[in-house]
Amino acid sequence: MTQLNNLAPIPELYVSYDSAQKLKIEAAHLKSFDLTPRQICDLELLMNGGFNPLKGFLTEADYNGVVENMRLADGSLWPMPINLDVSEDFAETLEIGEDIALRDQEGVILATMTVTDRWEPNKAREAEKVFGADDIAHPAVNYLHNQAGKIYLGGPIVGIQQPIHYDFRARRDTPNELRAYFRKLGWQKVVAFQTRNPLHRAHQELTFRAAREAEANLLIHPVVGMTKPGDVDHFTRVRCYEAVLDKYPQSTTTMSLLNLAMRMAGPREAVWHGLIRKNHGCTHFIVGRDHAGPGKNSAGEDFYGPYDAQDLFRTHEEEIGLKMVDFKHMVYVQERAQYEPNDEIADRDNVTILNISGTELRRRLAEGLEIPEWFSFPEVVTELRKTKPPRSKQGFTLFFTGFSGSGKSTIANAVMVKLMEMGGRPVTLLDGDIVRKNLSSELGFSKEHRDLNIKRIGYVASEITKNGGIAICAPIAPYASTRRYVREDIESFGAFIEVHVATTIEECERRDRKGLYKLAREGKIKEFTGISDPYDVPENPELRLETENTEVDYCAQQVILKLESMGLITA
Ligand code: PPS
Repeated sequence: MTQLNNLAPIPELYVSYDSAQKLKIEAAHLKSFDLTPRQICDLELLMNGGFNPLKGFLTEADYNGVVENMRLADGSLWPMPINLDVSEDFAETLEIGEDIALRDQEGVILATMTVTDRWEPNKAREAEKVFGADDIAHPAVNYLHNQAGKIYLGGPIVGIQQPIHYDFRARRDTPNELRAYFRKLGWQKVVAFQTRNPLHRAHQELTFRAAREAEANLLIHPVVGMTKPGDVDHFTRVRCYEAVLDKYPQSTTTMSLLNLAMRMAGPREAVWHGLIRKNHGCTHFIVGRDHAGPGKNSAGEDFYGPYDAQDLFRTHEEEIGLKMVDFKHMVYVQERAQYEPNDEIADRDNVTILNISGTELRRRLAEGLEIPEWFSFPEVVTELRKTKPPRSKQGFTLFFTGFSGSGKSTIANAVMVKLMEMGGRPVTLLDGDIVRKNLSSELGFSKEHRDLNIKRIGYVASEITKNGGIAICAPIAPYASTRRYVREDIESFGAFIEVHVATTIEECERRDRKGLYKLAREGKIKEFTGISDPYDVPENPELRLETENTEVDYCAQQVILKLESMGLITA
């Protein structure tokens, strides 16, 4: 294998500027397809040569070869299906041989594609072969079955323009831009480090060691396209990487952002990552333990063995054209105040070995506990704390549900006042009546309208939660499925606390504070919850409040105690 790199430009799929201007006008008359965020990532790397030798979205023959044995129809190594998945309805409108315009989510035409192939893939087979199991606990399998279109289109691409990125522009490079940069600096050997996580001291040590051992320069090449759901957002990560970059000896290391949509496909993903880095002008690639691992399957076991990715990469190393550098598990040796590879510590019985796992780090961040300097750089910790404040400073949603007249609004108001008295976070009350006046004034009480109403409340609450506020919602929200939908939406940003105000329908009717139950009994109000419309009693709310013979203040206090026990407020 060549050790020194050939940094000549690689083929791109873009046409010249003048042709692009012409093509853009012509393409406006073609049938249009609006790309999904993942397809935009794929298209960018197709067009700029990051996915060289692909010339477009895979044809059926290429797809079958890739799924079955990681090879395109011409025999070249390619481990990952790159497909234009579309709906059946869209696919039916097309003729084979027709050109279509590929647009970003704002409607900008990025490329045209000649549709040479259209087929319905066997997704279960794709899941088994590419991801190792047809199990939706795997994020890419879940995507395949629940998000990707039913039909795949294949054919060559003509690139018109790059997808537009407004963030970190100076840090984004095409393969040819990186090749030119390495050429200019005389970097003939470059070790690439792929990452989707913030870097801490151990990563800095291992990447620098890898480069030193290979006598090469270092490229920190983080993925900023789509990573594993739940990862630290790329804005925060890039600020962390910038801080770590200063810790390397000057002019040994650079960083560039890669707009890749990861699939978390472990071994196949490692080979794919290698090919992509080869295209970006690198000679070496660091492959870690459980590289691009998706976590546990639905039986609670790892999808891949810890060294499967290294094994598969090694088998294809020659063909990939990159040398693999094994990741060394670095640990901190307290007595020597330095990081050392775990398996090279001869005197391990006489020294103190320190390590903080990812789970422990997340716990410490969540609870605002100390993160020692031996573990991470203070600048990185500061960035992470900004994005992941302790639970007592994060936003959350308190979601009261119960019959009309159950006391939801009264208790919600009391809780709001108590929270405002404590201060620290903005509190917004989304009471049923307030929302129906302001957000949902055109809606009635059919199932469809109630669902829409609750989803609107959920959306506003999720925005409030995301931005660190407290949303208190108090609608009837009679349907369990809609409450679950809202919970899932909100839980990606913060806690969701469902409070069932469990006043019985008999008691609500006896109180009849608004006189509505009487009208409902007389049939003058239709679809009245509890009388002529259903209410799904919450099965596992975080809190259930019995209001009969109980003071409002006591109910509100129970909510406050619950929030305290969850660490969401501090006494
Ligand atoms: S829902 O089901 O969650 O969308 O309902 P919500 O937005 O909370 O609105 C409930 C308030 O509207 C009044 N109202 C009715 N409630 C239930 N069923 C029917 N048909 C109905 N018609 C009007 C009622 O005053 C509710 O107020 P609250 O505050 O719950 O007592």
